[in-house]
Amino acid sequence: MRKTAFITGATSGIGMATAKLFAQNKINLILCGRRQERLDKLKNELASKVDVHTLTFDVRDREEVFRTIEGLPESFQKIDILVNNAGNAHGLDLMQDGSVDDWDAMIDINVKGLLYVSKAIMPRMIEQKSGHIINIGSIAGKEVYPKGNVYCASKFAVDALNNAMRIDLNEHGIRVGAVNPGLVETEFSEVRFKGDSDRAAGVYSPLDALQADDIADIIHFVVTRPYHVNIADLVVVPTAQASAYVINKR
Ligand code: NDP
Ligand code: 8X3
Repeated sequence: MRKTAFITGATSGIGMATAKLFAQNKINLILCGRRQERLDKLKNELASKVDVHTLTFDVRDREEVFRTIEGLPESFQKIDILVNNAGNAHGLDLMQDGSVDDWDAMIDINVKGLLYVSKAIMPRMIEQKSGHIINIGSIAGKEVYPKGNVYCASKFAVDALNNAMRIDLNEHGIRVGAVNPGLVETEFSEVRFKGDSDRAAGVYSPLDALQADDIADIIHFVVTRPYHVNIADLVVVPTAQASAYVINKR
């Protein structure tokens, strides 16, 4: 029987690449994001390969998250894989200069949003006595870098929650693990720099940055291990990136 994956942040970058790779490998999809038109387009593209259902919600909206997931159609009720991917950085400023709105966005989306979605889905996995949760953390959740402050804190929280979920769900036989990328060329920096595409492009140039497909490939590897194998915590960086802030840009 085919598995079903629930992917947050499927409208762009890592989430979209994962959705496409899962579809190629016959994993049915529940695709989430705020941008309805992108979800519709992706569904049209993938529906010939697998069953696809889309959910449009903002992960910050607690009631909407629970209501939407509760209302999933019968054929999408059983969720085998949850990819907690929705998230972004907002701003790159010294802490003393940071925008409180940016701080709220990062904590609300990257931490609280991940918690809401997980809370809505974990009981289903417990009832099924199986499931696999992949939390997309970051190298920023392993090391703090200059001006990374609140984004790093949000990803350190994801790191802690990944470990906490694995511990608390252990007795239920549910797999939990994190994939923590370094620099991946997606819309991430455009969001961080509020649409400044030149500044965003400069983050990934001149270096051979990771691409969303590289991370999708790793996520697919993680979910296709035999059930007794759980990849608990994985860090992946471009070869040019030795740490969060040692980056060879020559
Ligand atoms: P993108 O900006 O390309 O994608 C972000 C995704 O998150 C979009 O699909 C977006 O959908 C969704 N999202 C953002 N805010 C919300 C919200 N409030 N509610 C629902 N969905 C939301 O970035 P990436 O693909 O790079 O990022 C994916 C994950 O990878 C993030 O958690 C990020 O922190 C992490 N990461 C990224 C790295 C990088 O260098 N790119 C490195 C390490 C980790 P929509 O706007 O339609 O809602
Ligand atoms: C994204 C990686 O280094 O831009 O999480 O923060 S970084």
